[in-house]
Amino acid sequence: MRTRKMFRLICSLVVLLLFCNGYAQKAPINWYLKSPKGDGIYGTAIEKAYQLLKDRKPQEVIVAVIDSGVEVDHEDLKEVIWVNEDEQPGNGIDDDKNGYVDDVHGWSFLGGASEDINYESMEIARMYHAARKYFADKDVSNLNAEDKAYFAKYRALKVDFDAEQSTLLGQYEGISMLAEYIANVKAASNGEFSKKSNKSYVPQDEMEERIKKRMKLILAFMKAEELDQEVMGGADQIGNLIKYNEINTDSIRALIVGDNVSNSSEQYYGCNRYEGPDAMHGTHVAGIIAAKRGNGIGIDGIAANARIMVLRAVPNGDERDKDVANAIRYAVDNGAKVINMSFGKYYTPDKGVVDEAIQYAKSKDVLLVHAAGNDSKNKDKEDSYPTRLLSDGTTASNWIEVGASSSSRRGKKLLADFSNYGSKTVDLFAPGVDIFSTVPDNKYEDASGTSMACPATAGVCAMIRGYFPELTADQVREVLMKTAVKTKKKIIIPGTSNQGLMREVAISEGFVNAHAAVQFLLEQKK
Ligand SMILES: [Ca+2]
Ligand SMILES: [Ca+2]
Ligand SMILES: [Ca+2]
Repeated sequence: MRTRKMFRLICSLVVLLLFCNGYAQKAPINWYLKSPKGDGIYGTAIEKAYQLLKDRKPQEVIVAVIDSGVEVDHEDLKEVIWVNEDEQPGNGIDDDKNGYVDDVHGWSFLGGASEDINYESMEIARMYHAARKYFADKDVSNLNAEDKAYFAKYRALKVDFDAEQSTLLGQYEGISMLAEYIANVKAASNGEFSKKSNKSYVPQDEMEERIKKRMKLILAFMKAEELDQEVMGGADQIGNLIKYNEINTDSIRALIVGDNVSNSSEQYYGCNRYEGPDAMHGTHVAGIIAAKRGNGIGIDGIAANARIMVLRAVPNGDERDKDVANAIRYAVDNGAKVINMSFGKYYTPDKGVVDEAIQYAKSKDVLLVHAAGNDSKNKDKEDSYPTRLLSDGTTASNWIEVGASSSSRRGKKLLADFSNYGSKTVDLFAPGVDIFSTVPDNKYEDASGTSMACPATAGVCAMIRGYFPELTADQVREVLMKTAVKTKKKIIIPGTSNQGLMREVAISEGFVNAHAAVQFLLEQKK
């Protein structure tokens, strides 16, 4: 989903700035650790779960984070990063003979000898360019049956591709407007953008007048510097995506990574630079799962027993099927019991290789936790990838699909407006709005997305697999589904103004709850 990264946040900011008349109160820090019972907030109830477990000792559980990369030496993460003990670092030798040289904390499938992939195009763009290239020198009035079918697909791809680019351009215009406004405020106040300079700024037209009012609302709870950074970062990201979509990125990929782009079964390529050029997303995800608890710095992650294995496979743009499949296989082969997958897209040219990797994970009892996506869509009606719905018609049972919820004490606002949902396709909801976690350069920031709800759930899974190692991946999912906390309150169906019930948006009809899960499991043991 193109909105995987900060887009959603940015786009909701754009919407907020231009169209909304108010905003919810800022969530308390670490609300995702809190509990509906007692705290009145739909967090994961992990603190309450630990109270039940205080006399027990968990096993260590490796959680693979397939993402944009992680700052492995972050002050609040360095002690919880997985170390491949069988690999001698920095000697240029694959000591443990797993096919990857000097892979001490994981692997990057997005780098070559010295360079890393940062930006990529969307999958729709890659498929469109491949088809365009294929038909460039063909007489399309005289095609064989197979080519005719592909040509029809090419035309459909072109329609979707053009629509996608025009949506992105619209977003780009929206965010550029904000960037321009901020620049104008700065120009009028000696380079300063703040509550004060926004207040004293004289709008140049009606649009600026509107933006100014919304800025005032947002600056009531967000630091001006953060807002400025987010607008600039968002403009940069969307601008680059538009640019990369226009070209065939296969050649850039081949040049930087050096793999054979068209060979999707190739496994051994990449590098051991775990952080990559933009580790913001992956570092935030890793912190939610496992930031060092109780060390007096930063935040408390969810699973004290988790070790983070870093797998870099998600660029700024859509991830490639091949890298996703290889990252899953690496995780399975090197001891991960839980895999966090906060990414997705709406097109997949090589679904087969990903499906095989999912089945491989299933065969080795590894649990896959996946973000539902941030497009306010009903997933029952539209496919996205990766998915547990496999090409052979079966469903992978070792998979949890997660939507995002908020800290709102009001039932109607419990679901994130941006979250995808589905009564048949999304398992449960978990904290994904205003989540404060680790980001690069030893910093901490708020972020929102199903990308945050996914690690909140993966963290709970890692905790359970640590304290109840006898459970299989499927059983961990079953317990979370059974013990998900329900509400009879009406909720707003994301992306609409319609009220509905939880059974319309999630299979479990509820929210992940570590305390209820642990309570249930301890009862079973008696
Ligand atoms: Ca190795
Ligand atoms: Ca080595
Ligand atoms: Ca900490």
